[in-house]
Amino acid sequence: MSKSVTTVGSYLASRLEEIGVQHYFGVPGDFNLVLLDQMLENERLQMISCCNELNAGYAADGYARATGGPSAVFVTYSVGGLSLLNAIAGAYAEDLPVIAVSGGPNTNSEAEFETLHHTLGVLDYDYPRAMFAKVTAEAITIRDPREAPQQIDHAIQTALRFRKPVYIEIACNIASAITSEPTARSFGGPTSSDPLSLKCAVEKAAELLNAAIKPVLVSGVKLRAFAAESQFHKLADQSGYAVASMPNAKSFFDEQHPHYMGTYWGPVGSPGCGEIVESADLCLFAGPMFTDYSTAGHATLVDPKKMIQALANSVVFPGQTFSNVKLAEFLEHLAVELKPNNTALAAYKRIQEDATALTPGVPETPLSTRQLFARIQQMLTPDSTVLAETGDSWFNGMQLELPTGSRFEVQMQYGSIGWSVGATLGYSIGAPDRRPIALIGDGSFQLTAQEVSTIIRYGLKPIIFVMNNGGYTIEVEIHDGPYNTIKNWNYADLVNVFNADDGNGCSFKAATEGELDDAIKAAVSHDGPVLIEVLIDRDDCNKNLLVWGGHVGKNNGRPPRSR
Ligand code: TPU
Ligand code: MG
Repeated sequence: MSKSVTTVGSYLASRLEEIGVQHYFGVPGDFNLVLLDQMLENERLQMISCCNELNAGYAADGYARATGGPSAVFVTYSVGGLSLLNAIAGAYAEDLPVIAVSGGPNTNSEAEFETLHHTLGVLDYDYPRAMFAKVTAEAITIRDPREAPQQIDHAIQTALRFRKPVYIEIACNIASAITSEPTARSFGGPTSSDPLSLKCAVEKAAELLNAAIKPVLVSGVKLRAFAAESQFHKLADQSGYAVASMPNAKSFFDEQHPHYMGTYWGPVGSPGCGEIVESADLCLFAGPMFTDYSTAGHATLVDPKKMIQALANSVVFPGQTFSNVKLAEFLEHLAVELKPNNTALAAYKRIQEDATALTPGVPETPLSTRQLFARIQQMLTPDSTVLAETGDSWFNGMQLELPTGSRFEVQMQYGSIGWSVGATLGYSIGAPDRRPIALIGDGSFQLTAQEVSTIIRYGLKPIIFVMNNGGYTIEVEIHDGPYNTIKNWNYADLVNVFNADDGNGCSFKAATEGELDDAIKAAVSHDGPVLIEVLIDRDDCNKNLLVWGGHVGKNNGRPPRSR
């Protein structure tokens, strides 16, 4: 085939390249093989072959986090797609524009009433697409090569505009069919605000904030997805307000900024931070998501009457909402209208607690999570990215003080355990200049452990801590039972299994402070992936997990309402 011919597959490859995708994750299957051949023709894109589709989806999630842009994952029809579904639902929850591409049945199959493999054995081929429609912003099937360009372009535009995943299914006999070459166009991000609504919202916010005695700013998780981090920083600089971050927005605001107080997470937030936020007479929350997890089971106590919420597309005041106002534009315009006021910041400084330095024990001291995290704190540099898995890692990770430039990733909205192994793979590919430090509990690791082999395969260099505490400690603190104990593994030995003949991974097992110190020293200088298994007592967990678990457990345990 001549290079100038465009096929449906090569069209998709070109468009992915145009929007900044350089790698795609996936698993082959007979329904997508021809499509993958077409993709491979484009040498500016690299396929990353994963062990399974769920992990490939998590990798695409991590890649989108690392690059801030879209990512792509390729699977086969139905068996691949349905395995991917959970990761795509996570991307939806976390505002990540992952483009999920599946092979599909031959276009003749439906007309011929053909019962197909990989299906439910009934003559309905649309069920994977219909299932994806629930967890994506757009789910389409491409069966006609003439339609393909506008269908692909529309789906890509939707993903970028709404910061949500999309699903594109391409019939297996269409992937190599000839279609239009990609014509010049741009793929814009979110649209801009309604000018009048924006103006009124800014005026009202400025009036209220300038009249407040001790206003406070709180950063929320939507700040990054809707590209408003720098506008938020400017607002903080210009207003002089004290700033807190919600837990799922950790690292979106520079933790070394002089106005930064810490994490606002009700009773389990940074010391002093909750008191200042909850005693403020007006709080501006920028891009928040208030869920049972991010509010510690609704234990946060900000009075809604003292709150302005700047959401992705609207601004909500007590009793009044301005629609079609974009977060970044609102913050940018508001910054120039605010009078400086550092009253809340001065109050915080008066009550601020000095973090007392932890003294290391003798090398033989059995490891505790506090000693472990004191050492992880020492490892952080501006190019570190911490990926904290659901579990006690959230609570220990949240207490790390991030140097300027370092980043922090959690999947707190969706909270699907095992996410971080795939996400670490994708993040490492998407941000080759950063060194990810993954914090993973043993229970979570058991869901997706095999993807460490892909991390080894592509010579990536994350440092993965597997916290071996013998079970699902986070669940123990919400509601305990025999189901929270897991089968022990020799986690460190897995690296040998995955290395086989050609891998460069190394691993350590640390039960004492001395062993951990040696392991970290070796890990930092190893030019390849490292897994450090740390042995932690089953009952050793962060005090904040105990408090949070109590609140979340209580919230889950509310009795049904009587009629
Ligand atoms: O440090 P630790 O022990 O708290 O973490 P570990 O060992 O990773 O345990 C995590 C326990 C856990 C479960 C079983 N956290 N949430 N779940 C429920 C759950 C089950 N399946 C999925 C896919 N996601 C979940 N969150
Ligand atoms: Mg555990």
